[in-house]
Amino acid sequence: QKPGLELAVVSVPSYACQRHTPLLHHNITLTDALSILAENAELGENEGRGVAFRRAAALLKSLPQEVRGAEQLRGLPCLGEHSLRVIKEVLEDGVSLEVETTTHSEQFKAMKALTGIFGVGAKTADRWFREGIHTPSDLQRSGHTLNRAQRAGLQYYDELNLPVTKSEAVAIGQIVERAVHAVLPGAEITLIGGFRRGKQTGHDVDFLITHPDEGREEGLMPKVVSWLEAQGFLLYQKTTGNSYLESKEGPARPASNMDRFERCFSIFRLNPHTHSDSPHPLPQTLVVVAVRVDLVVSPYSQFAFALLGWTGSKLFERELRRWAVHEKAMTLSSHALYDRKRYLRASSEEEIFAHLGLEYIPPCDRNA
Ligand code: 8DG
Ligand code: MN
Ligand code: MN
Repeated sequence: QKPGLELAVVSVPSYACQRHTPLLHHNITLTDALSILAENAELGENEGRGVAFRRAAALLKSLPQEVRGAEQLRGLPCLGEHSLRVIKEVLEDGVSLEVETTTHSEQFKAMKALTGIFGVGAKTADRWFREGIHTPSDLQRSGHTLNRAQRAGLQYYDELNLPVTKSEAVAIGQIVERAVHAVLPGAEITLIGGFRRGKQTGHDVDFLITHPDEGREEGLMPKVVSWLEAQGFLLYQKTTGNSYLESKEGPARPASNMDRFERCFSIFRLNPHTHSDSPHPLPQTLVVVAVRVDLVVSPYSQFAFALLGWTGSKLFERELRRWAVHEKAMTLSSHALYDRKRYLRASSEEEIFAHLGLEYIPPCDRNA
């Protein structure tokens, strides 16, 4: 048998939530190229195109070996015409012209730099770009009126664009635990997002908070935030209240993909002395370590759904919801799973996968 022919005969399922996608995989060069095009599409607010590139990249991440030639791709799902063309180019020439052009384009660089400011989305960045603002310094000089989030984003731009390390995440977890237990003993704190999937670095740290006695978690966030603020741990925070309406039949059906949990988007000030392998240089007393932190509070009965919904990756979540709707005629959100009108209970992620008729995929294999 010729080497590499195995891939074509392996049958690969087409939804990312049916596959194991580890963090470390065999096709980084190809997925990096496709990710650039996905990012560019997202920055250009072309969501459909972005998703197509993300799905193609996710497929490659799930393959058990390196793709060496285009003939190995025959029969694989998720590879659209455009993605295939890019993959072939990279396999043959080592690079893709389209990817190179994108990476070096003034617009892509500016959009990345501007959306890299906390509080700045693609729409705003594009408006500024067309006014000739290409960098955070340009923005600073422009005299534009910025909202509170954007002012914080600009102020801590450099710190927030350094990757958050695992040890920083652990240190923040300890602070969050102290805060939560000070205001509600018995509450449970779970690390979610990328760090739960086994990533060693992240753009932020995400936590899910709940309490075994349903109802005790209500109104928790403002108290946690006050405690953190009083201790000087917060450089910025925006808390959004629970906007959830529960009916007798279970949690209300989602109006959109956004959930309605009580949550807090924040910027923590981390004391560099509290963790050992900080990448930040001395003198530590002069360094503000600013870290983006997301806190979410869920009622105990919705915990499994919140955990599954906030562990990611974003594409994995999207694929779960797509699977639920198109293959099972169900509706999945971070609050609940509905089989038409019927609310399906679950107290673990395993149960949710079972309700959906899917093999259980552990967090470390949800890196789609
Ligand atoms: P990173 O921070 O290391 O870059 O990766 P990540 O942890 O996977 O990304 P994230 O942007 O922090 O998002 C973590 C998960 O939370 C991801 O699956 C998407 C999910 N998430 C939000 N916002 C919302 C939201 O409003 N509703 C729901 N249900 N999920 C959300 O980020
Ligand atoms: Mn995260
Ligand atoms: Mn987050």
